[in-house]
Amino acid sequence: MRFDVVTIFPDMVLDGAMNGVTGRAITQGIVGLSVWNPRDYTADKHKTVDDRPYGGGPGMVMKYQPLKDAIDSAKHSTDAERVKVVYLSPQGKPLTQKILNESIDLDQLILVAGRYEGIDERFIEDECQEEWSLGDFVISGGELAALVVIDAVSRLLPGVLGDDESARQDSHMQGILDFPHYTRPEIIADKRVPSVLLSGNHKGIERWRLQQALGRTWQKRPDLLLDKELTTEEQALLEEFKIELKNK
Ligand code: 9WO
Repeated sequence: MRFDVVTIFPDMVLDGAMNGVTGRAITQGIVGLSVWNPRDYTADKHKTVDDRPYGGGPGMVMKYQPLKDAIDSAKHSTDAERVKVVYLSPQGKPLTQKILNESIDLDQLILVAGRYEGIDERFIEDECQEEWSLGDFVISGGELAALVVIDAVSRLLPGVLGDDESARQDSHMQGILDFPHYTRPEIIADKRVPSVLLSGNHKGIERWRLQQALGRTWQKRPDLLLDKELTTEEQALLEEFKIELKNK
């Protein structure tokens, strides 16, 4: 899988990606990353990538042609078959784990990071298959969003995470929140680690963790449970969680 990021801040993307899980995936060759700077595809002396908005108003808009030439270079640099171009913006479809899971079959994911007030709408219409949003907030440009996508997709690729991390990822992110975690010391400010975790009873621990995950999802993100089918066992665990909460 390779990522190509179209950005006027290529170092921001490279510096961000070259750490941790994504950095290792790139070094191992499981993931490819290239950056394409629209500024390198300008013909004028000042390397102009932006211009004033038609209709007036503050700020600047990214010009079509440098973006188009940058993206064409990214496309022509590989023989990738399954290619998708995504513009990262608050106008996009809210990004979910499901969308990310479906992206791992791509050969090339081209991420367009905008700056200024945005990019010429005709570029989005003609060159971008999808528009993704991380959430209802504005940041200064799409680069940080591109890094989020690169991280989230990379960790799904075979060989990127170690066996332990992969197993955890498999057993979780199935539409519910994580269970709580504890490490030493056993007591902090009079708060003890839940005794089941010290019991050595692996079945009991697994059951408790699933119950906590379900209970916390019900407490913090009840919307996630609306589109999830719970097994009879899960329903029972959640009911027990609610009863124990009442009795506290
Ligand atoms: C600026 C702005 C100012 C007032 C009201 C609305 C506004 N929207 C923007 C805007 O989208 N500015 C951009 C900066 C232009 C395109 C790239 N930028 C961006 C991407 N900001 N935030 C994102 C983003 C991307 C993915 N998920 C969340 C936010």
